[in-house]
Amino acid sequence: MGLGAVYLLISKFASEGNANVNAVCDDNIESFSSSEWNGFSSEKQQELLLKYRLTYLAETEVNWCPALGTVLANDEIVNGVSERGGHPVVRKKMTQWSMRISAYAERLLQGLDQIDWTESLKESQRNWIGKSVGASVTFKVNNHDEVIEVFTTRPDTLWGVTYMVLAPEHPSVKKITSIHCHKYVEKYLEKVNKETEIYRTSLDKEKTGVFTGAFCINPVNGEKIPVWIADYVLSTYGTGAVMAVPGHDERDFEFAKKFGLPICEVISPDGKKHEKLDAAYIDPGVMVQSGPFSGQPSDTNIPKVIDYLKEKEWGGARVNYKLRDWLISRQRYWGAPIPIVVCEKCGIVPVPEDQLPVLLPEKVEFKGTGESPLLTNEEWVNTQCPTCGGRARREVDTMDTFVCSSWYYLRFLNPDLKTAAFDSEMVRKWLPVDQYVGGAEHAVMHLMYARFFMKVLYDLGYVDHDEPFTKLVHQGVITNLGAKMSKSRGNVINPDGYIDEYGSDVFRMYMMFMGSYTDGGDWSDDGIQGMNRFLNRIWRLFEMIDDSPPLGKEKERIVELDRQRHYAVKMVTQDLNRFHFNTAISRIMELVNALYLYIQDLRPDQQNQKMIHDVLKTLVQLIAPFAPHLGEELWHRMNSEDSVFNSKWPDWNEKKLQIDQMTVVVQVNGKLRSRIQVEANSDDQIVKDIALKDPKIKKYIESKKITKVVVIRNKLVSIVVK
Ligand code: ANZ
Ligand code: ZN
Repeated sequence: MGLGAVYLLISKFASEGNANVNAVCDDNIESFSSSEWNGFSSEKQQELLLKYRLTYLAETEVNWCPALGTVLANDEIVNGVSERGGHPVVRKKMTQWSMRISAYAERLLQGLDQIDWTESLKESQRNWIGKSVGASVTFKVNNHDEVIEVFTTRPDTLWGVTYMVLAPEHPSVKKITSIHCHKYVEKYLEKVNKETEIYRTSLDKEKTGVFTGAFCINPVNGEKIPVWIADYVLSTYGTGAVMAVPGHDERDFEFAKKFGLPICEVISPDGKKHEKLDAAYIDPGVMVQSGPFSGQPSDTNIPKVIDYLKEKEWGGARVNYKLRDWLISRQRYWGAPIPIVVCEKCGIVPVPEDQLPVLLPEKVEFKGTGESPLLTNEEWVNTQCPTCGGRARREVDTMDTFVCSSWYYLRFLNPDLKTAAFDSEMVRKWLPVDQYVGGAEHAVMHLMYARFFMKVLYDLGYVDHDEPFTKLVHQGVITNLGAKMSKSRGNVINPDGYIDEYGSDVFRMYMMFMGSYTDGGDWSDDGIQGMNRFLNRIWRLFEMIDDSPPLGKEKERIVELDRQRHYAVKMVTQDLNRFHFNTAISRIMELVNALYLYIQDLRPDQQNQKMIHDVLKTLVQLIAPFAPHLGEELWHRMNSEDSVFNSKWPDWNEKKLQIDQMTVVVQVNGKLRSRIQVEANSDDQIVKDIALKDPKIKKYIESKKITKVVVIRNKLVSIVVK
């Protein structure tokens, strides 16, 4: 994909980071709630977007996959190996482009309340965004200028802090480590450098760490506490530093036990003091040994502790999100080139809009060295600086394909447009997508990135909506003999043969009928034959009808057939809107059965041909979305010039759906024995069954031989026994 809004975005924002190739992002990017954000003027929004450079270049620790020769996003790694192919992944420092999705964390969270997605999907997005509400607290390092800030969700445990833990990569580590501990710290850093994040944070892993030789002062009680480093603390979360409360945090408890660090109780279940804790007590309780808060409930006092910290200038409220920025540089050929050139004089220069899109060069070599293949085409790489005309080189990395899938639905409205990334008028007319269908595997990446893109485009005034997909359903998985179809298993059903044999209508309908759309279903050869028989049954129905004018009529049967028609229209309409295709097809089958009953039960001179014609017309309209070829063909046979798809979808009348209940008397050997309630015009066989099962009747017919049963519709059942 060439042209793109993304190019506009990248060039717009990259220009900010212009002079400095190593422009590392400032961590303290503010994030705004949607109400706050919407309160800003559009100039203010633009200014903030530019200030916070939505696309930026930074030296980051990346997940490097040597086998695939590329960087992978966190989401592309499952259980420590690459999602595609299952290759090992290591940490490596690289200068890469990222998109600052983290600045949109709060709005991505709040937007979920406005869209009609499944709760489970929204929950995965909420977990991915990972909002934590808590406090930041600043600790002074003893005999040192350095201060260490921590993020905690449990400021109520502050009086129980017995040591501090820094991430090994924390910038203070080098500054505060004492001469005696230097050797051990260095060795530990070397070891940790080889570990992946997933390994570091796994809960069952044995805790490791080293003492830095430095101490901090706990501001609330003046206690001197040792500072350690440990790999379970991540530099990328919160502040990269943790105040450890072994009395009330399981990880800290385990760590303290292993290294003989003190454990102190400050939250008590019953308000009493206990001598020794056998495990961390993590639930709320009564604050003990907690200065001015002693004796007070822990959970409800968290806001008061935060106020106290603020008043003393030791800290304050802080919200933290797990959502990380989105690293988009890939050392792959198949992706949109990043529209940036690096000039010897001007530094990083975005390719101007009138030179977009930057097309992929066709002549490249695939060396598998891990460098981008684009690097092998010198002619393409060497270019002119758009600003000064001097010598410059193109950025050789391409973008993560999720960048393109974040906005393709804008482009697809008018893919031929040459002058802009998308056609704003069509976007205004057609978007947001009112019904999106996609696999559950897209729960966090594609569906999060696309939402982010739409919010940015909205903030920049390019679109009028800030959620791309109003409604979303996941399609289920179709299995073969219970196993997921896959090329490697060799159990994939190829539609072509079946379409040759039965036609695509039968194939489509069988797919829709085999199970609920969202659950999927299991493929069966018998099943597709059954669907073939059903469509033939519809076809025969049309062959049976003759064009003779209406003669007599049987009023009740007409009412019933009409009821069936209205019922089918109602149910199919509702089921289609809910994606319940399988049950919609069942309704159509019922309507076909009702038609057969009507035609077969009545002599042609009793049939109302106009009625039959009307029901058949409705039937064709209902079947057309499922079996378009059959639908169109039958529509033309009914003497219509126009396409069935131009006809108006049928309506139903709620009043016609009501079924009258009739009281039918039941006689045994001529004597009235019971009365039963049945639907008006019920089938004789159905009424007979109800009568024979009636508890009052049972005792008269038990252990006797039934010689005759006569049903008079809507009136009487007469049973003769011997
Ligand atoms: C003290 C404390 C006491 C904590 C206690 C918890 C329980 P969530 O909910 O996931 O946001 N933490 C903070 N930064 C960390 C990092 N970079 N790496 C690893 N752990 C980190 O977790 C927030 C809690 O995780 C914080 O609250 C901190 O431990 C730890 F009884 O502070 B807590
Ligand atoms: Zn230049």
